[in-house]
Amino acid sequence: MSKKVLVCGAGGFIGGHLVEYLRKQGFGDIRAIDRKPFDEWYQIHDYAESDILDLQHRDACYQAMRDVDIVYNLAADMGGMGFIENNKALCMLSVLINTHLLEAAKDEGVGRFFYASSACVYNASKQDEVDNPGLAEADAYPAMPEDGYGWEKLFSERMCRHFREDFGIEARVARFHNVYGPHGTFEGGREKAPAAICRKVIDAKLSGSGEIEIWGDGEQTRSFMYIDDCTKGTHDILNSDILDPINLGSEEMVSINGLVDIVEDIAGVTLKRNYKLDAPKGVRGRNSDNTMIRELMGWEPSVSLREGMEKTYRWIYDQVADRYPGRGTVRAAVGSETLVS
Ligand code: NAD
Ligand code: GDC
Repeated sequence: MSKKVLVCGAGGFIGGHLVEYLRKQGFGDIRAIDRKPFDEWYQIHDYAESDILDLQHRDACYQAMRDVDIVYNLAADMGGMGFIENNKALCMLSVLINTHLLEAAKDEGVGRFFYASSACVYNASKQDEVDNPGLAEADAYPAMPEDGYGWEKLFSERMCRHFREDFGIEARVARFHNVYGPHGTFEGGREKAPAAICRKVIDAKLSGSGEIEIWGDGEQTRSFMYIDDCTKGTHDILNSDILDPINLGSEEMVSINGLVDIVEDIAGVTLKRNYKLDAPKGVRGRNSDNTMIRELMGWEPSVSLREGMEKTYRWIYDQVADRYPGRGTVRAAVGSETLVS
C-alpha cells in the first residue's frame, strides 16, 4: 500500500499498538509522532518513521502532515481519573492539537482523518446509577460531559464535524470506552483502573502485604475494552462511511470490586480491600451501548475482560517483578503456585 499514514501520539499506549496493527494491514509508510523523548515511548517500531514533535504547535502539525494521506489523532494530555480530575486545564489544552491538525489536514489535502474521542463526553446525569443500561450516541446531548477532559473531547468532535461539513475533510470520530492492555500506563498517576488494579495486586502479592487500596466503595461500574478490539475498531471506523461519533467499547459491564475479583483470581491471592472514599471516582456507572456499531459495522469489541486482563496482568508483572529480588523471578507468574519465595 503506498498511502502514507500519520499516527499522532504514537509513543503512547493506543498509538504504539495502532502503528503495529497498521503495518500488519499492509501499510508500509507510517510516520509516528509524539512529544515525549524516545526512551519514554511505550513502543518504537523500526519500520516506522518516528519523530518527536509537540503537536500543540501549528508549525509542528504542518511538518508532521507533509505528504500524508491518512491521519490518526491519538495525541492528548490524558490519563485515568487521578489525572483528569486534577489537571483540567492541561486536558483542555489538547484542543490545540486537534485544531492545528485539522487545519494542516485541510491545507495539505489529507484523505481521511480519525479523532479519538471518549466516553467522557456523555452527559453525567445519565451515569448516576451503578446499573447503567449503556450509553447510546445520542446521550452526549444535552451536553454535560466530564469537566475539563470531556468538554475538550466534545468540542473537538464538533470541530471534526464542521471541518467535514465546511471543508470536506473526511473526518471520523470514535468514542473510546476505557481501553486497557499491555504496553500502557500502569503507574505514575495517569494509570486507569485495569492497570492500576493489576499493579496493586502484584505489589501486594510480591511484597506480601496482603492488602490493597481501592478508590471509592468499589461498587461503581465501567466497561473495559481490550487493546486489540480498539485498534481494529479504530482502523475500520476510519475506513467506514460513519460520519457521526460512534461508541467503540465493550458492553461487558463490571463493578470495580468485580474487576478486583478477576485480578485476584489471576494472581491466585485474596487481599484485604481498603476503600479510599475521597479518591477521584468519576461517574457512578458507565457502560457502552453497541447498538449502532453492531448495525453499521456488523461487529463489536468481543475480547472478554478475563482474557484481556490475563494478558495485561502478565505484562505488568514483567515490568515490576524485578523490584522484588528473589520473589518475582518467575516471568509473568500467574497463580500462587508459580511464586518463587
Ligand atoms: P497515552 O497517554 O498513552 O498516549 C497519548 C500520547 O499523546 C502520549 O504518548 C503523549 O506523550 C502524546 N501527546 C500528548 N500531547 C502531545 C503533543 N502536544 N504532541 C505530541 N504528542 C502528544 O493515551 P492513550 O491511552 O494511548 O490514548 C490515546 C487517545 O485515545 C487519546 O486521545 C485519549 O484521550 C483517547 N482515549 C483513550 C482512552 C483509554 O482508555 N486509553 C479512553 C478514551 C479516549
Ligand atoms: O481511572 P479510571 O479507569 O477512569 O477509573 C475507573 C473507576 O475505578 C473510578 O471510579 C476510580 O475511582 C476507580 N478506581 C479504583 N481504584 C485506582 O487505583 C482505582 N486507580 C484508578 N485510576 N481508578 C481506580 C476514564 C478516563 C479516561 C478515558 C475513559 C473513557 O474514566 O479516565 O481518560 O477517557 O474513561 O471511558 P474512568 O473509567 O472513570
